[in-house]
Amino acid sequence: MGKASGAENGNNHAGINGRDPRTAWWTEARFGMFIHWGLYALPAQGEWIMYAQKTPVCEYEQLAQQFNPTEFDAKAWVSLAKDAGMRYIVITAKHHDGFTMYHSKADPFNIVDSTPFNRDPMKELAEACREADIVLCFYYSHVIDWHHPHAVHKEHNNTWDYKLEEKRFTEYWEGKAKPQIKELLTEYGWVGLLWFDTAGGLSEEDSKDIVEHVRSLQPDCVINSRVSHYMGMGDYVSKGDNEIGMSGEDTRPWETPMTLNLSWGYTTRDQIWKTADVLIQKLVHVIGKGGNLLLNVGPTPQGTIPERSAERLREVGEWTHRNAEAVYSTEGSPFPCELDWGAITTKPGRMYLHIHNAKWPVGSLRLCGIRNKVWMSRMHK
Ligand code: FHN
Repeated sequence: MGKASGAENGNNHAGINGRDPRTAWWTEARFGMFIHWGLYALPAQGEWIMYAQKTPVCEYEQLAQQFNPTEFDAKAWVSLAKDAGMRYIVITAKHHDGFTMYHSKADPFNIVDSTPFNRDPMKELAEACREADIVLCFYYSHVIDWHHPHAVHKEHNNTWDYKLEEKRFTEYWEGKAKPQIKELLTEYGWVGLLWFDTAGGLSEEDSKDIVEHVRSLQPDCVINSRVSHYMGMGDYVSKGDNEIGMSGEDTRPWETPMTLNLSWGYTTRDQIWKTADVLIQKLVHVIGKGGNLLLNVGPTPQGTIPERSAERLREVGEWTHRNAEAVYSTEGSPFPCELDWGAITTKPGRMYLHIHNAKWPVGSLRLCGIRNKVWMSRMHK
């Protein structure tokens, strides 16, 4: 890949009221839906199954002939996101297995050309999001691609290894990733955010080229920090999986990607699931520290969101809708310290106390202080 021509490296530029105009919608949204959906839903053991079982590419490809999610209903997925109080959706356009979940001209290994489904779910989701005023965003695995013939991995000692070799990466970048990012940013309307994932071994120059490529297509598209290996680029920081930042830790906006159980992709394995109370506390702690929560669902091979996931999200939604004023367009606590009783969110002239382990029974009280309106929100039933 050529040397970036002085392209901005994606860091924020000062915006209105000090908030970056590019990420303003995202910061105010506070809560999004992550969707990990692909061929890996069929074996139902999570999205790393091809790696875990060292499945040969020619064998993994066979899954495409079985993938026919006829129960997929984009409007139902978007409606669930709204019920939960989620304001943006980040869906896997291509995960590490290299299978593309939209009609890509750059690689026939995609849901339209290689499966009996023959529909483009990303088109349907884009339409449903527009109708419901939910922001559509795409996840894209921009380095790891276990399917691409010149993929940036090689198998030795019987393990997959992501030794980046510039020639091989350039072939992959020019032949697949770069044209696919262009397809995503020119064929699905406004894309709020490109969520890049695992840039291990990628050079800073390559990362800058990727940022420049996105900016050239949709300048307002938000980019997360995983576009680069050193996390210094992008418009906000993607924390580690299920990691919640510490108060006052970040000067840049940040987001926690979180699972409902222990898997991103659909799994039938028996796993521990976070309860609605725990999820609400996680949400409150994240926004109380000024972050966003991106909460994941892993749809089934039939194209439905597992009922257990839907139940959790609807329970969380009862709380977010009841406490919307204290959730959306808020800032985190003004106090850079951990609060053992809960969290604080703020708006100009207002402070919201979210108390979840008070020593006294807590109701939904609105206490008007001398200058600030203080509101204690009951965490859950
Ligand atoms: O390897 C991926 C994983 O499958 C999943 O997509 C998560 C989501 O944050 N990201 C990577 C691991 O951090």
